[in-house]
Amino acid sequence: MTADRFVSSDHIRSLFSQAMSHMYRTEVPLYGTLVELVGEVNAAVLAAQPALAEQMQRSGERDRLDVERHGAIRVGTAQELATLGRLFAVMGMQPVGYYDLSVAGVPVHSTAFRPVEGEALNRNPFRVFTSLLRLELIEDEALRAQAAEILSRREIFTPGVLQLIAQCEREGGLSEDDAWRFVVEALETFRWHNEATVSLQTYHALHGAHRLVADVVSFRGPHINHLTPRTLDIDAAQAQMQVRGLAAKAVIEGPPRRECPILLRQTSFKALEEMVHFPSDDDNEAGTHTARFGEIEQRGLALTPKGRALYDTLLAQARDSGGAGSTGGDYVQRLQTAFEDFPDEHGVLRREGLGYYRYALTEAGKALPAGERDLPAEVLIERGLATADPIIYEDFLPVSAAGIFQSNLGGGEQRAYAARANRDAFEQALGAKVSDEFGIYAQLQDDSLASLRA
Ligand code: OOG
Ligand code: NI
Repeated sequence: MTADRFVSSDHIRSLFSQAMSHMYRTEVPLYGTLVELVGEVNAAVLAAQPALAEQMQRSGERDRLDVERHGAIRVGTAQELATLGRLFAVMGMQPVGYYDLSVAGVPVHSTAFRPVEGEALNRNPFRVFTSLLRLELIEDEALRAQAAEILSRREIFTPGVLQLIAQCEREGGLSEDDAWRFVVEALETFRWHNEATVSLQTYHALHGAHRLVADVVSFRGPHINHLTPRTLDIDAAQAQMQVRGLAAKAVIEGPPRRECPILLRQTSFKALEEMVHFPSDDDNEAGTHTARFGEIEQRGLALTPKGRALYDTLLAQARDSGGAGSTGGDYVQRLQTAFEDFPDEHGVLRREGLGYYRYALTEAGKALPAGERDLPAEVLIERGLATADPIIYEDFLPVSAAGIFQSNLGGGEQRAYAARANRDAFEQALGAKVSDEFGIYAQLQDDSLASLRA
């Protein structure tokens, strides 16, 4: 078999993300409403801001916007996580970042599977926030053992997808036909099942340990729990959600509204309460489960470690100053005030080394003989010979993710785990290291700087 018989992993990821979007639209029709609403808001923003439209065209981001999604799933065992890692690798998605959510009272730790190269990101940046349940955080020993036993009996992958993953690893790729079969088979793992695998009584016991434990342990597979489109104006989209009767979260997670968007802002609507059948001795018992929700996000500039440290400090300031975390009534005001100390002009952000930028020569710059381009990038920009566009943040934020988890778990549930981050244990379960996000952004920036000289 020769390599040209294979389709690219980018192509498989695009097919999969489309298929997933189609499936979720059928499962959760409100997701379709969100996608429509975001599409309208984005069209209005691009029409009103030609400079932004032009910049997005230049960086290759314009085309990906309409298909851009992230999703999230939660798995129960090391084996499940490791196989997911192999499944995502078929689609060119690698584990980036480690997120410890136990500090926020959620008994999981997580990574994001996503493409890492510039071209692949522009083709389709589909990402999946993937959490592994930390069974060791269940206090009740008998319940912990029972949960582990239930998980050890399930198989969340179809035989077909396991065979295709192995084939792809062995041969170095998949043909178009096999790629389609792979997508159809892989989708099964992410499908919602309205039949639990445990009795209602067991469900309640698991739920008592933590809602999330029930969500992970009681079903045949790790149903996708949301799929998120990207908006260019989350405040407008949030207002539209309210107009259309979607009960959006009160507060947008992440940084405040700014001239130069940074990192990631997110909001969601509450999980649906869905009918579930629970097996019982006589027949089935009916109950409900809340797991699946809708979310939108706005993405902005990826920050350097220096920028990120400033972000973390200011966010903590805003959250602590009222003593009420992000729920106090004047939180939005506190957040705005705290972030007055974060520069809000791209020139300043760039020169102070707070964010990552993609440099490119303008037409005038390209006309210069190679030798004369050896000026510092800032001088090239000043003279109109080069541009610097923000590199978009492709990852997640632990404090925001905790807020999203919490609001969808019914809000009130607050508990603290004494556990500490355990990246080693996560990587051991995954069977691989997770990449460092900063290294990836720095590489994209360095490549663009090198291209100025080429
Ligand atoms: C994941 C929540 C985190 C985000 O966008 O930060 C998340 C989950 O609920 O499984 O999706
Ligand atoms: Ni999300």
